[in-house]
Order: sequence, then C-alpha cells, then structure tokens
Amino acid sequence: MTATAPFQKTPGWLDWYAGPSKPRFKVPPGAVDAHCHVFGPPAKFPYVPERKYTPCEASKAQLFTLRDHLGFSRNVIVQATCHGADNAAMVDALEASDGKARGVATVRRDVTDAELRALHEAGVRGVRFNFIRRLVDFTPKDELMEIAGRVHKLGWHVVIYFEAVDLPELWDFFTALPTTVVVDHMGRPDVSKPVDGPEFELFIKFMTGHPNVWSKVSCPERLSVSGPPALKGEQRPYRDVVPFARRIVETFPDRVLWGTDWPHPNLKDHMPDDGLLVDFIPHIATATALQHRLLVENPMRLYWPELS
Ligand code: 0GY
Repeated sequence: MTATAPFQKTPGWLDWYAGPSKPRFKVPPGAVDAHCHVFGPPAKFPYVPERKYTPCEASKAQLFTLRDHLGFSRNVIVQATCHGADNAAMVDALEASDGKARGVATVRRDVTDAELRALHEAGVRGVRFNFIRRLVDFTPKDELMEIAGRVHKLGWHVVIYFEAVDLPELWDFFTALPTTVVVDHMGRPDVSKPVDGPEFELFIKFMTGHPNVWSKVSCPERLSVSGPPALKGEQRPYRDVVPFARRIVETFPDRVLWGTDWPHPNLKDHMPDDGLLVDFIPHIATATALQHRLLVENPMRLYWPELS
C-alpha cells in the first residue's frame, strides 16, 4: 500500500484538464487569477478527515505553470474544504511563489493571534466562510462573526460562498460583517432564471446597498446550464452565464474579481479547458478599461495594496 492509498479520489471526479489551450484573449500585463486552489500532495499535506470529497492532486508547481501558460502574473490561492482549517498546503504554495501569490485561509475560533500573524506573514489576506451544505458542516454564526472581528484588525477580508436560494436567510449575517466581503461565483445564481428576476435582483440589491461587498465573476463552468461550446472556436462560451456576469461587471466595475477556479473541484460532467475560460473574459468585460479593473486594478488593491 502506498502512502497516498487512503486518499483515492472521489468516484466520478474528473481530473483537471492537462492540456489547456492558449487563450485567444491576451490578459493585460499584471493580471491576477484571484480564485484557484492547491490540493496536496497528500503524503505531505493530508486531506482532513471531515472533508466531503477527496480531490486529485493539484500541486503548486502545476498551478504556477498554468499561471504562466495563461499569461497571468499572480494568483490568489483559496483554501479548499478538503484541507479544512489546515492551511499548510496553501501556505507552502504562497511561500514558494516568490511573492506572486496571496492566500485566503480557513480558520476556527481556536486559532491563536500568533497563528494569524504567521498566516499574514505568509501572504494570507482573507478568510473564507463556506455555506454550501455539500461541502461543509455547519459552523455557528457567532463563531464566524468572532473570527471576522479578529481578522478585520489585520486588514483582512471575508470570502463567502453560498447558493443564491440561501441569500435571504444569510442576509442579516452577511450585512453585519465588519470587513470587506467577497462573494464567490456571483452567489451561485440559477442562470436558467431571468437575469432581472427576483433572485438575481436580490443579489444586485445586496451589492448596491453594501459598498463593502465585492463579487468574483467566476465559475461559468459550474453555473452554466447550456454548457461549454461544442467547438473550441465558438464565439460565446457558457453563453447563459454571460448576462449575469456582465451585469455585475458593468454595475460594480470597482468591486469585481476573476479567477479560473483551477483545479475545478467536484466537477463530474465536464472539465473546462482553462484557456477557454480565459476566452470567456471579454464576453463579460467588453471594454479594455473594464478588463483592466477586473484583472489588475481590483485584485491588486485588495491583495497587494502596497504595490497598487
Ligand atoms: C470552488 C468550488 C467548490 C469547492 C470548494 O473549497 C471547496 O471545496 O470551494 C465547489 O465544489 O463548488 O470554488 O472551488
């Protein structure tokens, strides 16, 4: 039995796409992939027992190779639930990045101030609160609010991941957070519903009424019902997601981020070509100035303010 045998990946899980195409869209110099992960290697960084899935390995070296291939300059590495509150694999990647990666951690109430300072030193600038039931067990909101108060003092932000149907129930908690709040994947709208229907209007109201709320306009491959283009040359990849992402980019141009979500955990039907995901960007940020804010100015302001 090998050291990694207890970490057989979840049945049905697709491996990440090994030969991504070169994007046709050239990202601006200094672009940041603001949502991606590293997994393992499990022999060194084991997955936590409470995880809901076991991923395939996705190393820091593979992430940095993808960054260069796609034309990006920097990464924001987000702690994934399979590593729980053990941030070691993410921190290891930050430390190997030569300052080109920042991180978003998961911490529990018992994290010490010294541990938070060490995470900051490594490049962590936020914590993630996950409300997706298939990914995590419930954490009491008072514990999360206490963590938010502590990381606020370090100048960090809170990343929230939830499904659109749960926004009404989570509204009071989200709007009480003292930090900048970054929403993963546009709050996972149901894109088969109208872009001006009540569900997405509530998300727009959330961002409009709360200038501390940002959104990642990421993960068309997760949200799309129409799916990827049949052919690489198709002009409108993930076309049903475009109106949703475009509306957010155009309404809140200074509060949007974009990321690949590599290595795309939990995808079972279709694994995106990351080059094609980059080609999605000009469909949602059509003007050069919007692309620059989305890919460079906004992430730099949030993650590398000392350089922006
Ligand atoms: C994502 C999305 C997912 C997984 C995680 O931390 C995670 O395990 O975020 C998902 O399954 O939707 O952003 O990577």
